[in-house]
Amino acid sequence: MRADDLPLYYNAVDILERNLPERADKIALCSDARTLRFGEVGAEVNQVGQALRAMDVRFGESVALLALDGAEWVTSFFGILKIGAIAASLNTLLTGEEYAYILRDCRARVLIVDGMILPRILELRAELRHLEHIVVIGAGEALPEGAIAFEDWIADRPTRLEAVQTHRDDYCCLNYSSGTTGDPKGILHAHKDLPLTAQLWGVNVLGLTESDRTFAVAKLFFTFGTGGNLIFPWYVGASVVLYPGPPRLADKVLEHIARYQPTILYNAPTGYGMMLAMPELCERWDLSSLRLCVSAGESLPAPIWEAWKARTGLDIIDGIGSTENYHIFLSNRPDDIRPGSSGKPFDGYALRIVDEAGTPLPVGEVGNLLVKGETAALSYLHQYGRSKEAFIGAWLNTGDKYRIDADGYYWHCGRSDDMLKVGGIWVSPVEVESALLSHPAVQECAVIGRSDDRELIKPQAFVVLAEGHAASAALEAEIIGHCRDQMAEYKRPRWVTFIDELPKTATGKIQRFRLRAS
Ligand code: 3UK
Repeated sequence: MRADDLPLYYNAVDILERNLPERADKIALCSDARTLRFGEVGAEVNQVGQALRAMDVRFGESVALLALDGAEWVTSFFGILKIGAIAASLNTLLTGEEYAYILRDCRARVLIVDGMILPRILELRAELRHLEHIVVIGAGEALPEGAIAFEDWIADRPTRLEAVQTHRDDYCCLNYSSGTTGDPKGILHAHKDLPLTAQLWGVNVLGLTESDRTFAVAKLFFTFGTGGNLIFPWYVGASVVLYPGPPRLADKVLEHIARYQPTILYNAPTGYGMMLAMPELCERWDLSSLRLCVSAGESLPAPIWEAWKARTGLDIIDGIGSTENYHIFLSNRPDDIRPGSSGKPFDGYALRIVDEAGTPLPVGEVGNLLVKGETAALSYLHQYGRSKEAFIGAWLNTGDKYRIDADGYYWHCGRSDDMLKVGGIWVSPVEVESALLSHPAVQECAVIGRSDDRELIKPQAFVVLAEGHAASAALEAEIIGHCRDQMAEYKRPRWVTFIDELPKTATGKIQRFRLRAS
């Protein structure tokens, strides 16, 4: 399938509404809080669209969505698309500063936010000059001024709504991705990208069918979650299982699998590692409904693949995707898996491994991975310079180092920048370094990625101590604890190595690559 195969005027609410004629009574989504049929979702989506219109939300405007996975996230998402607005889905783990930037950058007038996260937004209220309306999911008793509870917002709205005739190249969603330094990068995707990725990978590679039921530990606010656990299954009429809890609670994740009996599981490599750490995994939880597992976000080490296969009998499909491409663009296939590798190219995406000058490299040599496909974003919102570096004509520079083996499988060999993927989520070494520097014993520091005993990358800190402080295991533990208090927990360094001096360039820039080689 190519973009040209779609109608010129196409609204991706079709991914939901294609199910209405024949599957209105089929379960569309289940979660502990709510279970909805396609027909019920369709009606609530229309009510959300009507409620947004009543707030005068127009075509092309961003509506911010900052919520845990649940039915309201989904009906809000499609309600926004249906009226031709753009769903800006925000990561629920960001800092106040990042929310302030994103909400200013996308100029959202309306924010749909979870009651649990609302206090973090209220702290910033004075800085959010575009924000006019706050809609609260799971609101408690006392709502702040200018806020309305989601149920009240949609109550009594008509359950019918005409979709806006969007062009297939009009934007429908916006996700923010972080870089080593600087502001998060806004990535816009068009209506066409949703059915295209669904067909190119969801159907052609993964082999999803109407009788599947998907479950993603990765959240809907990542395109890994939105694609895998909403767009692709609904594209074929399959059902989805939503879980609002944090991915690190492996027992809760396993309980959900046993309770809702999905056939497909999406998780990050760390998630598989955490499930494997549970004693008597298959005896305690019934995993027999699963037919296939998917891993993305960071590379899946072969030992985890093998251990999962040995314990559960299940294959894991590792594929590399990115927010820039919306989803997976290089992947293993159910009938062709090489554990530890990212698999082979599939129809819809062309790949190249090149040197610094852009010259293609022979098989076996490590180089920069470029990708060309019709689901790529066009640029980073409001970031001309960074866009010009990443989007090179028809090609997109992934920032990943790759090599091809003699059999044609692609192997991930790290990043060409200093960014780390920890548990499938970006960590900028600079952010961890600034947390470290706020500890009085730390004079200078640098953070790199190091493999743990499962071959998963975690942050390691190199620290030059301030005068009057001596290296000790107790100080290491104290510094790690200090970082844990300052940032999202997964970002904390797992090891602190004390050194006398950091390697630097003549201009004083820390050479993290030399620490990686040490
Ligand atoms: C890394 C991988 C090795 C790689 C994503 C599936 O992760 C996703 O998107 P992001 O924008 O990050 C993209 C970067 O993450 N990466 C992702 N998957 C793998 N490295 N093996 C993998 N399997 O550095 C890539 O450039 O957060 C993944 C679907 C949708 C996504 N957005």
